[in-house]
Amino acid sequence: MKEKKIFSRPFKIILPPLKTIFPTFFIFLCFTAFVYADPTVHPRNLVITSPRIERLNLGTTANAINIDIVPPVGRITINNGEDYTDSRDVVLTLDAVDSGGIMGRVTQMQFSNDGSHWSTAEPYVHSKNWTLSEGEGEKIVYVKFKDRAGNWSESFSDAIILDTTPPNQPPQIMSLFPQNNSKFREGDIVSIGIQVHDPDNDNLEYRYLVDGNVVQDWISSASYPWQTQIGDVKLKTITIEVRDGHGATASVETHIFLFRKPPKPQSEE
Ligand SMILES: [Ca+2]
Ligand SMILES: [Ca+2]
Repeated sequence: MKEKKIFSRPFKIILPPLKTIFPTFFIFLCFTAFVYADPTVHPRNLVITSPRIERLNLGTTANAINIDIVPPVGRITINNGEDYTDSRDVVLTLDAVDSGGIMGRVTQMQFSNDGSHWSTAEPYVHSKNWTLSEGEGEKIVYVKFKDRAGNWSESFSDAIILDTTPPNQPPQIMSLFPQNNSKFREGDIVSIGIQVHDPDNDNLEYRYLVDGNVVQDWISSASYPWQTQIGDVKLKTITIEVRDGHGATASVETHIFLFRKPPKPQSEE
């Protein structure tokens, strides 16, 4: 097999004398390079370029030195925007963007419960567990973001109302007496009462009504001796109302029959 030659003739690279390389390079730099601010990219970006670079179609950004003095902007949301929370432990959602640099990027963040005392800066993430300040009421959480160039943003904030007091529960009626459709005689004293459970252990008050008329206004006793009247013989509707002092009420009804008393037996003569 015939051997193929790469070069048919001797190939030689002749370098210029060393003493002429540096002056040539220096003249090239002086001739082509100059610095100007390019207002079309960003008023705060300083771009260094040259006509020779642009003739070579390398673009300006690939050869630019970018100085970023624009801080990030962002947003903070507490507990996905809920108005209330019953716990000091909340979840913050962070969302920030940076501009002003060729490759602007949010790098760090820090937090505050009062807008003046800030937590240690930490890497920027989109979600963070946070503890609200002590005490009930409106709570504000502040955040600041930093970009890669070191610019800290202004503070951004969100608010939530901390309410650790559990909501009031209404009284729950467990039982009552007399039982429905019980029978009494005219003139009897009928003992009316209920058993109630209040989940908050509130002090309860009771009111007693017969056929819609109050026979005993609010008292702390869970029972009431109702004096029936002679001649008032019919079906009676008894209502017992209960309240817990925090706006919660409950009521229950029962029905009784009032009959005439049997006539006194005739005395034997
Ligand atoms: Ca920036
Ligand atoms: Ca209650």
